[in-house]
Amino acid sequence: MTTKRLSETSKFLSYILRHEPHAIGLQLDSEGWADIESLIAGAAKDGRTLDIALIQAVVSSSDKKRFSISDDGLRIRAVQGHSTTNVSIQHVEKEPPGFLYHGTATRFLESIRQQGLIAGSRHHVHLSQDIPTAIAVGQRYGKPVVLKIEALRMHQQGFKFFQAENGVWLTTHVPAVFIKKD
Ligand code: HQG
Repeated sequence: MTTKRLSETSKFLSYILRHEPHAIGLQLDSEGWADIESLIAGAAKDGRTLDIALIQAVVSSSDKKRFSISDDGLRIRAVQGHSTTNVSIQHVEKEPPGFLYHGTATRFLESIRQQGLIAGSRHHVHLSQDIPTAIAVGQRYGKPVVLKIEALRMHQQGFKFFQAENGVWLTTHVPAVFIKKD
């Protein structure tokens, strides 16, 4: 299995399992789970050949552990990053560390200063525990910049934080006052 095939399939699965399951007629339950057989059948109608071995290889090779397969091996889901409104995963609520990081592009800074961090089309604002991950995330949109978030102070003031299965931290909104100015 080539790296290219794995990466293309990972992008396809992210698109279907986070954003547009209906593009291949797939149903996700409220926790984001899809039946693997239906996923394979739906993809086939779209001219895309998937099989269980390929799907398992994508899941186990994902650098960010983007997907998980149910214990019975029958279902798959993306563990975070959704925009589709059918899904509302009950992530585990957790007290965050003192600081978390958000990688963005410099061109968004003015707007972020005004509105704070907003989830946009996704369900949550995504935060990471380490700076290198935040830089990589920010780089996808332009010149990266890392924002340091006073996560624990937010939590102490009643903001909820969740941690997805893959370690990504999630919250609904980060008001600008909690973004540290270095
Ligand atoms: C920015 C990837 C203007 C925000 C990553 C970001 C992540 C604002 C963009 C996951 C803003 C949204 C999510 C405001 C936020 N004004 N821009 N008020 N507030 N933004 O892709 O966090 O590889 O929806 O800074 O690793 O970049 O796909 O979110 O630049 O975990 O698995 O609006 O996606 O994971 O972009 O990335 P996104 P994100 P995967």
